[in-house]
Amino acid sequence: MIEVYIGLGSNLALPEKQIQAACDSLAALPDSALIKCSSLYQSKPMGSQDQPDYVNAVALIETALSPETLLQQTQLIESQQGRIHKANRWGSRTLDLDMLLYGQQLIDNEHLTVPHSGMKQREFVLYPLFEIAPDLIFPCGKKLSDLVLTCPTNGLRRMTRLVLI
Ligand code: A4P
Ligand code: MG
Repeated sequence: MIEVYIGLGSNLALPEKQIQAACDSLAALPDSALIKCSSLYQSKPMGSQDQPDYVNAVALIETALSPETLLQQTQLIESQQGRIHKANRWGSRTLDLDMLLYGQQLIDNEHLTVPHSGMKQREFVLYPLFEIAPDLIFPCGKKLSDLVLTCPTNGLRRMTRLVLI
């Protein structure tokens, strides 16, 4: 089993419920187990400011699925939760699931870049990740704790804790 961290984000259609539903779906993935989910965090939109604030979280799963199969599964969860792909980059969405880390593997192909590009600069990824994995070290050797120290919070706010079932 490989440890995989998944970033969850939503800013449409009751974002807190979207994140909870996505966690339930991650828990039901084949050949996988949901190990932890961070608190929910309210964050300012990255990209166009003309959209609602986001709710973000990070989950840890253990899985026997390949990266490609897991991506298909997470994209299926996105579309089941009404994700519509629009032309505008970084626009509002009911659910975004990003594969942040797949063990210590480096992946770079036309479908998948892991570690997820940009994650090391994003407060709405680093802080929830730090909550559930304070000792994490990236494949490049950087410590998550060092990145968190230098990452501005941009008004990030911790919300309620999700309950694992
Ligand atoms: N893809 C490549 N690598 C990955 C990966 N590690 N995980 C490909 C998931 N997908 C990956 O993704 C586009 C393509 O990326 C996929 O087809 C997949 O093959 P997408 O989810 O369809 O599009 P996107 O999410 O709109 O694009 P992008 O550039 O990945 O955006 P991000 O980086 O996901 O950012 N502000 C706040 N506060 N909180 C947020 O969560 N999210 C975004 C989206 C913008 N602003 C935000 C937030
Ligand atoms: Mg995405």
